[in-house]
Parts: sequence; structure tokens; C-alpha cells
Amino acid sequence: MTILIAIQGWKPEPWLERFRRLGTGRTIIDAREPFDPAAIRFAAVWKPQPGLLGRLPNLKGIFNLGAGVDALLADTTLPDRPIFRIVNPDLTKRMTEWVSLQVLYHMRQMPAYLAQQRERLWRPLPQPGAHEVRVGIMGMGVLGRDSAEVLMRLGFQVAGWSRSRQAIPGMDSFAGSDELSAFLARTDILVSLLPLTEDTRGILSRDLLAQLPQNGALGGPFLINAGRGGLQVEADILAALDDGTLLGTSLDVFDPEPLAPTSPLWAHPRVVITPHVSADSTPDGLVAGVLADIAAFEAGKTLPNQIDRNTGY
Ligand code: NDP
Ligand code: OXD
Repeated sequence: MTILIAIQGWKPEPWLERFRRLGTGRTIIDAREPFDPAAIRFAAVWKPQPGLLGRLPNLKGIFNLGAGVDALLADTTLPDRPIFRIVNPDLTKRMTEWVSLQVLYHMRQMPAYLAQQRERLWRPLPQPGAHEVRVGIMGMGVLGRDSAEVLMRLGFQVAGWSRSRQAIPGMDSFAGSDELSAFLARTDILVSLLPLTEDTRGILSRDLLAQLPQNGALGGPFLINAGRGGLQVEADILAALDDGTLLGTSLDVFDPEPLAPTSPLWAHPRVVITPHVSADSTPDGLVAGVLADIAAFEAGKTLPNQIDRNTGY
């Protein structure tokens, strides 16, 4: 069976090499070269050229090489075929590393200590323990759950918010728009691991940030977003930082990417910026799993990582 590899925004070569090495018995086609559209049965893609997948008459399934499918679903010509996304411990652990790093960075007052170091200042600051700090995770899916478990192990008071209630022992669970305000009111460090959908676009707004408490153990709230840039309203975040509504933020995702060199976020002393690297998809980590998924799908098995085009994730 022939698999088309269509990747934009990442280097396709290492993916093609890995698919060819591990895809025994498969014909692997590079979408940048001429090919017979009728020969393609599966497509493994990241931000494929809009219109490409709609031109493949015998396509059986689409395998998105990342966890988020917003870019793929933005193609209005996308054919009505099953779409699968990455659910893989390699990607999940990478995200949990990044989220834990950012939570600890703000909670342990690293921006203040780095500023003091530049001034050669030896000045211990009062330090709350993790058990006094309330982390709230928006998006309790594959990534949110793993981060929650690690942060609880570190001692933080963790709550999760999702569309449907997602119970994890030891964690307070909030669900739906009716419970969003209660969730925000108990959150000192807000972590966003939501997908970008019609319902979530622009959710990280001034109105939402204003609901985070000012009287927590850290003296004010922090925002960490690794979901998608379209979730956040950058002007609102900057305003919230400048008027003290927000004490600091870590952002891995932007809309558009890359973040414009002129953005005031770059130079803001209480902003941490990483260039959409919190959980990289890597060929070494993921291709074997994608090939196994394709084989399972061919064998008629139901895969748990199929997305729902109605909800958009
Ligand atoms: P999942 O689909 O497993 O989880 C999504 C979670 O968001 C679910 O808990 C879901 O609720 C919740 N959710 C969706 N819509 C809403 C809504 N309207 N209101 C409340 N909750 C909602 O996704 P993953 O955890 O695997 O990934 C999450 C996102 O992380 C990806 O979509 C992607 O955008 C981003 N990502 C970013 C990366 C990076 O490098 N920066 C890398 C990988 C992913 P419910 O449980 O009820 O379905
Ligand atoms: C993803 C990403 O969705 O890397 O996997 O952003």
C-alpha cells in the first residue's frame, strides 16, 4: 500500500528516511515529487498544501504527524476520510517536561533571581511551597492529564478543566463553560493545553485573565500556553502584564508563527518565549507508531486517536 508523505513547516527528509526504513513492503511517496494520485491509499501529513488531499481518489485515511489538527481541518477541500492524530508517549513526555519547567520557573521566581544575578545581588525571596500553589490545566486530554499527574507528584494543588468531566484521583475536575469561572477563581498558574477550535479561539482573553485570583501564594497569577497561538489574545496578555493582572507568562505558540520581530512580547521582562518547541514531533519517536496505526486501520481495528471533525479535535 502506498503512503504519501506531505510535510510543510518541518524538514520532510528525516521523515521520508524513517518511513522508508521502517515501512517494509510500503511504497513511500514524497509529495514534493510527481506521483500518481490514484496510487495513494494513506497520507502522513503535517500542514499539507491545501487541496492536496482532496485530489487523492483512493485515499483511505489521513495520519496527522502532530497532536493538533487545526491546520489540517482549515483545508476546506479536505476529503471525508478518517483522520488520526499523534498520541504517543514520546510527544506527551516532551510536553510534560516543558509544562513542568515553566510552572517551576515561575513558581520558584527564576525571573527575579536571574535579574538579581545580573546585579550580583544575594537576596533570598520568600518562597511558598508547591502545596500552597494552585495549578489549573485547561484541556485535560492526553497532554493535560500527563502534566497534571507530574505536577501533583511535585506537590501542586492541581485542577483540570475540559468539555466533559475528566476525573483523576487527587485532582479537582471542572467541566464546561458553566464551571469555567469557578476553575479560574482557584488557579494561580493557568496552563493551557487546549486544541484550537471554533469554541476555543481567543479564549485566553482579558476577561478570562481578570478572573484569576490576585491573592494566591505567589502574589498574583501566571499564564502558560502551549496549546495554540489562536487561543490567546496577545494584546490582552500584554495589557494584563502591564497593569499587574498577570505576573508573568510562558508562551510556546503564536498566531501567526513565527512571532513578528516587532512584537513587544519579545522584550517584556516577565515573558518567556519558546518557538513552538514544547513537544516536537520527531521521526525517531513517532514513525513506528504511525506505521503501526496504519496497519491496525487496514486490519479493520478501531483506533483511539481518530479525531471528531464535528468537535474539531
Ligand atoms: P486531546 O484531544 O487529547 O485533549 C483536548 C482536551 O481539550 C480535552 O480534555 C477536551 O475536553 C478539551 N477541550 C476541547 N475543547 C474544549 C472546550 N471547548 N472547552 C473545554 N475543554 C475543551 O489533545 P492533546 O492533549 O493531545 O493535545 C492538546 C493540544 O495541544 C493539541 O490540540 C495541540 O494544539 C497542542 N499541542 C501543542 C504542541 C506544541 O508543541 N506546542 C505539541 C502537541 C500538541 P474533553 O476531555 O471533554 O474532550
Ligand atoms: C502538535 C504540534 O500539534 O507540534 O503536535 O504543535
